[in-house]
Amino acid sequence: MSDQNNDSKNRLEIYKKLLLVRESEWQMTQLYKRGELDGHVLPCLGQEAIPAAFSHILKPEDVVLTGHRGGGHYIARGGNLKKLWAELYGKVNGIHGGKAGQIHLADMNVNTVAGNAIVGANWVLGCGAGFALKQEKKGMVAAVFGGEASTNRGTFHEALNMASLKKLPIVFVVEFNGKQLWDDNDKVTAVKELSDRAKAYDMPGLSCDGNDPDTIIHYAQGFIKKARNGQGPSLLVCKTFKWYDSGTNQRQTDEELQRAQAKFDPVKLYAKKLMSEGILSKEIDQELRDLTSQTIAEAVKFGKNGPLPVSKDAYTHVYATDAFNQREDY
Ligand SMILES: Cc1ncc(C[n+]2csc(CCOP(=O)(O)OP(=O)(O)O)c2C)c(N)n1
Ligand SMILES: [Mg+2]
Repeated sequence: MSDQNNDSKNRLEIYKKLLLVRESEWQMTQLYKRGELDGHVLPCLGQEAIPAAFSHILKPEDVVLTGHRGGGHYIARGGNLKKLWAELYGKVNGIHGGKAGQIHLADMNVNTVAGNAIVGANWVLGCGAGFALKQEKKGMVAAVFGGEASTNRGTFHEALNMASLKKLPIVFVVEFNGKQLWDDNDKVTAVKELSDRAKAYDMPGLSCDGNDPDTIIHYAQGFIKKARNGQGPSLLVCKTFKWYDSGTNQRQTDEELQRAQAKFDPVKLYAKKLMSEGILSKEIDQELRDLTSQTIAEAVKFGKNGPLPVSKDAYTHVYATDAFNQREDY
């Protein structure tokens, strides 16, 4: 296959991931809004370029850890969509038997811990994963994702310091949407350019357009290679935009949201780019969208129709001996 064909094929794969993450997260917010899903959901709508890009260049053996907006990474890494949806519906055939919900998705079948309700915990957990990979699986990396406000916690600074000192194979990625809940970042953060924080820990740091998968891949590839070669960690800040905070909690007016979507929506922008380069046609786009909707509709149906837990299920999975990932009976 020529380089050009290979490039077109790769970029269509990335586009498919963008669509898959978008559709699943969109359905999740709509069903949540209608009261079909309980608990708390934190969608990554508007930020899909980051999981789509990283899942394309990371190896399955690499480890991904995220903060509280990590569902897109689980989906893009090839997580089990039916089990995901069963989890969202609180069913026993969910990833965690319906006990964890959207914010605590962990599935070592895809080496992904895509959620953590404790803002900032992801950075130190990622540091631990990097330490383990360095000792046990040489050449593998940990990619750790989190929001920009969480970089104001001590955990971020401890993690970067330790990772740099021990030359751990980690890429720290800030999903910079400019808001902590709905406060502007400059109200809570002293530095103007977050990637400058890397200098304090003697590691490379860069900021990039976080709405374009090609740009993210361009910068992330170098950092991943460096980590694989034993040259230590890096910090990449991906600048993006979130549509909603928790559930469908939207602070901007509909007009403001639409204006921002027209400018930053990674799915629309990438479709436009691929069409202008002759890689995607309107017809193929429609086919891919229909296929994606069908895949997610099947997963939603599976989740909705799954069995609810019974009272004795409250006593299972309390100890590590029956951890979910070791079980095949669910
Ligand atoms: C230790 C801790 N402190 C506070 C909170 C409450 N909280 C939840 S999300 C959030 C803001 C996080 O902002 P950011 O890191 O920018 O991520 P974003 O939600 O924008 O993706 C806060 C303060 C929490 N969950 N955990
Ligand atoms: Mg934020």
